[in-house]
Amino acid sequence: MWDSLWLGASVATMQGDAPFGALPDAALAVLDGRIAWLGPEAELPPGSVAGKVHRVDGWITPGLIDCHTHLVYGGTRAGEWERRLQGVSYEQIAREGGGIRSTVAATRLADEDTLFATAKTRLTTLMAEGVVAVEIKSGYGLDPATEARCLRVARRLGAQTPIHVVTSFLGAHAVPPEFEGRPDAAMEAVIAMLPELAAAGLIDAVDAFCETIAFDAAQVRRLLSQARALGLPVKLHADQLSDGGGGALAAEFGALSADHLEYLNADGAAAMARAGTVAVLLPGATYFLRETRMPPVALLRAAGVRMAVATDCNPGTSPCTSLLLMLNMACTLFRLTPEEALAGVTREAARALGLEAEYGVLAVGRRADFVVWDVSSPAELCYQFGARPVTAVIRRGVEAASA
Ligand code: DI6
Ligand code: FE
Repeated sequence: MWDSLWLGASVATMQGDAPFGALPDAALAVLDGRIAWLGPEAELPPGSVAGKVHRVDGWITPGLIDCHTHLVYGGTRAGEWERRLQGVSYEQIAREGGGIRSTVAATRLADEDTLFATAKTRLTTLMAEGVVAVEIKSGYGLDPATEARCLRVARRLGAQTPIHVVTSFLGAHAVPPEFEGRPDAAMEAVIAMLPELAAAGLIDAVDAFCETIAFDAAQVRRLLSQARALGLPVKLHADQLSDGGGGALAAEFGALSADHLEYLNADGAAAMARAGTVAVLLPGATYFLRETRMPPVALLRAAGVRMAVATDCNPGTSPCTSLLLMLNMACTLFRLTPEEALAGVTREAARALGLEAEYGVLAVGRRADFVVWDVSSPAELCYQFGARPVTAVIRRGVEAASA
């Protein structure tokens, strides 16, 4: 006997040849937190029984995955944003010691429970939209104690909510004030943090900000080599504000993903396609910085690079806790098709986190993490913005008390 059976909806499986992998008038059965049966309702085996039968309308999709967030941090940057509204640039504020560094100062002052509480509020907002897995980066501590504190908070969020949390160590997010003008020494300090944090089980992947205002390619290469030596997967913030060859560098290290990519060049795209490195597109940051340069979506498509979409939830460039809004922006700003955008927060986001064996598509044997939506087509999830047409969220086979 199955634990539960969902009838009446169409299912966007996100695999196979049909648009969205659509299975109209489907039945989906859950047993022990996994999908036990999925197919047309008309083909349900006779005599099928389940502990609970749900008859719903609309569409079922895989649970959403936010594969790039920095949601553990202290303080706010609303004041900096007001200055940017007056015309001061993001780089200018960073060079004056504001920007990331101002969040680092606030995060160092915040205790673990405060960081947990503020991050949990952000995570709860994401969860209400059907998010089932999230990546959380460190990178606002930049010293061993605070980086460890932020990563522990991320682990606690995973343990105390039904969300699957993947942690990324982003100690190489910025040069901290104590290493002012000494980026090589700052990078050595980051590399020195790796073994202990990894041994404590706090790191699922290693990330870095490869940019003129952060670390150059040679410095990043040293970190990624060390990560690989420890057997840790890598990711990279690449080519966001300038063409620094970040996409190619990520590919060289077999990175799970290279993220941002507004300035990615054709060689970088080709290298990413060969390496299977996912391009994570972050329309919230493009919008919030009022960037006019968009990531080269046509180039990525032509090269065959897989594209994911995420919030980049962070206080400086994307104070956003709506992955559904990112679906709309990915289409409207970046010209993704609705199918590409939805794949970007399900199938491809899972791949960007190395979770593709468990999450991202709906099929027998996969985790029963899915969302029932009150929409008449999957494209409607991308078309609307500001709506939250969630009927039910099921994580590990269990329906959330309030979606
Ligand atoms: N790129 C971003 O957009 C964020 N980090 C990064 O490497 C910005 C982080 C911040 O401004 O606080
Ligand atoms: Fe980011």
